[in-house]
This record gives sequence, C-alpha cells and structure tokens, in this order.
Amino acid sequence: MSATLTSHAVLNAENSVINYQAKSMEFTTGALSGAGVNEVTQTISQMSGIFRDEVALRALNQSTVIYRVQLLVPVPGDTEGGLFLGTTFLEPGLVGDEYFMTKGHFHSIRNRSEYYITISGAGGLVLMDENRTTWVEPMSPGSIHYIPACVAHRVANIGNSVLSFIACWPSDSGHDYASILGCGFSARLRSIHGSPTLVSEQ
Ligand code: PAN
Ligand code: ZN
Repeated sequence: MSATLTSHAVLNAENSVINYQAKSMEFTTGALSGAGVNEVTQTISQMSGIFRDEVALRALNQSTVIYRVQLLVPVPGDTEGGLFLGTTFLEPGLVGDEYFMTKGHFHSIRNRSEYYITISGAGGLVLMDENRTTWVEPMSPGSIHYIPACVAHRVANIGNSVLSFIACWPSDSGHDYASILGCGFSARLRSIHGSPTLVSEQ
C-alpha cells in the first residue's frame, strides 16, 4: 500500500498516514491558521503605564485594539528546548506624539534570545540592554532582527498601515513586563515634526 503526502497527512517509514494537525502561515500578512493557534489582544485600556502621555491615552476609545498576537505554543511555557512562534499585528496610530507600540519586555530568563522578521508595514524595533542603553532598528518587509540575550524589546508602528512581524523564541523564556512597567525604556520613539525620532527620557 502506498499513501499520498498531502498538507494534512504525515507518512511514517511504513508509508502509512500518522495523525497530523496542519498549521500554516499566510505569507502576505503573517496570519497563522490551523490547529492550536491562540490569539491574544491588547486594547488601549490594557496599556496603562506604557505611554508617556497618560492623558492622551485616556482620551482614546478604550476598547480600540492596539495589537493582537497569534501564537503557536506546542509545549508548556516552562519547557526547556522548545520553541514558540507568534505573529504580531500592530495597528497604526499615536498616543500624543508616541507611536502605537507593544508593551515591551525582557525575557524572564534573561539569556533567552529571539528572532523577529517583518512581514508588512513600517516599524522601529526598540532595544535596550541591561545598562539601559537603547537603540532602534528599522523594520520593513523582509527585515530580519536578532534580539540578543539580556536585551529588552518593543516595536513601534511608524507607518500608516498594520505592521506585522513574526517572532520565534525559546519556550522557557517567559516575559518580564514588570521591569518595563517599573523603569521603562531609557528612550522612546516619538513623532517629532512628523519624523520618527528616538528621544531619551529625562
Ligand atoms: C513577541 C511579543 C509580541 C507582543 O511575540 O510578545 O510582539 O509584545 P509584548 O509581549 O511586549 O506585549 C515576543 O517578543 N515574544 O517573546
Ligand atoms: Zn520577546
């Protein structure tokens, strides 16, 4: 007997079909689909303490979605040796003069690194090491960003359309948001005279 390899079947050495839950990515948007894809949404109301202008944040519609993340989490979060995959869809917009952005985090296990790959839109990847030195890398379709160990990361959408990017990181990394909520990044990506500018915090 022979079996046919389709997108919904895996063959073993005996050429019989093993159960397989297909997953796929739509390349123009980065959208994930298939078995086990989860989605997490962040609205304006969940972004308190992130942007410098809290008054401007409160003036916005609190139910507006700033970003959503589709996730493939094939193993539990404390598994050493596994990998997670996610696509983030970050809307365009401003809070005061600061671009819509992700919350940003260090990994809880500080030496865990990560790849970001931009699918669509225009962005800035804001990176900060443990000495609080901050820099920004431009994101455009196809750009690949290696986020080294011990470096906090956040993405700002500096364009007029949805910015989407893929991320891949070790499953046991964890996310330390508290350090960023407490001390922030040492610089922010702001629209100054209409141009994205990295401005140091006072
Ligand atoms: C990404 C981020 C995603 C959302 O998948 O989690 O872009 O950003 P925040 O987690 O900062 O809200 C990643 O860096 N994972 O490790
Ligand atoms: Zn990360």
